[in-house]
Amino acid sequence: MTTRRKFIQHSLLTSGSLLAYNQIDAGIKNNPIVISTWDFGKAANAEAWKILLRKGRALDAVEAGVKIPEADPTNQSVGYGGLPDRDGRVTLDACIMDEKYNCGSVMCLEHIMHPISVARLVMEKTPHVVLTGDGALQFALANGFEKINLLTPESEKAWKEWLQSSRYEPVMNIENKKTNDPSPMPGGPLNHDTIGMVALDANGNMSGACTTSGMAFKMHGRVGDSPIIGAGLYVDNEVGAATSTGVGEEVIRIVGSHLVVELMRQGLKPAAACKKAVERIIRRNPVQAKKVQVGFLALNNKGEYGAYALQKGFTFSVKSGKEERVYEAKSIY
Ligand code: SD4
Repeated sequence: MTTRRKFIQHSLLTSGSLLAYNQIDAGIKNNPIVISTWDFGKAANAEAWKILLRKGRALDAVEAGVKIPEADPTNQSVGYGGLPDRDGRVTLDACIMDEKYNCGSVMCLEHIMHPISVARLVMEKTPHVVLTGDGALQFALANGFEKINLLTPESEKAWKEWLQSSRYEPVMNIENKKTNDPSPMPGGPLNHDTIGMVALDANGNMSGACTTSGMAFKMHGRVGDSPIIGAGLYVDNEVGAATSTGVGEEVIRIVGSHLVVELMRQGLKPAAACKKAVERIIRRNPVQAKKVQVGFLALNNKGEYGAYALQKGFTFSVKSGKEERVYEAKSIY
């Protein structure tokens, strides 16, 4: 197949690998590629790439990839070490989807390091798509997952500091905050964000995974977009895949990832489809949209990718045979 790469806008922002991004057309059929949200997606992509490189399944790649931030205690919004809810409980949301519309999800799961693997088992071993709370935990334990304490001393400290104000104010682009930035949310500067990852494998199959501890200091039982198929993640092998990060309530209201995939089905390139989804959030409530961050990331089944966000600062990581880079998505504001 021909290799065509078109940089419409492409400027170096730092001496490192953060590039301003508009649209890249990679156009290489069946050349594997994996993309994921935020800078820390780079390490996750590297793990996924090991599987893609040996012509493994995209499904295995995305599961292995997102397990990296899930197990990282310094990442305070995914898995182990995630910031807790307002009651001090770390509750995890995750979902996974393969190339045949098979999907599995866990919501509000406690005590398990790798919710993504539990979501995969829900998909593969049960007649259901979603398990929640105690039921999800019971299922995980019955399948050999270890029960652990997910609340690290750092996250417990951040929660105790937060309790002094108890103000629920999601911080935008926490991944990009410098560690010495003053943050309105204790723990914020060290915080990261949800990881959403989508991949295309050497057989032309696509899969995706999305996993998070959700918004810090949320109400107990709150579920965001990340584990909701169609909202935080959607994969349609005939078209492409999309995932999201940011304030989940905004994404759920427009069923964001499914919307992005459907827009690609209508012929839009990934970045243009992501932009339209972001614009729909603004149309619903322009005042609210100015205050929150939402970013969409998409990959079509030709290997073309793109992203768009409400606010500046949404970065995403790409790994293929041709590149390993972190880009900053374009944004409305
Ligand atoms: C949620 N979308 O729970 C996730 C969390 C996230 O910025 O991405 N935070 O709403």
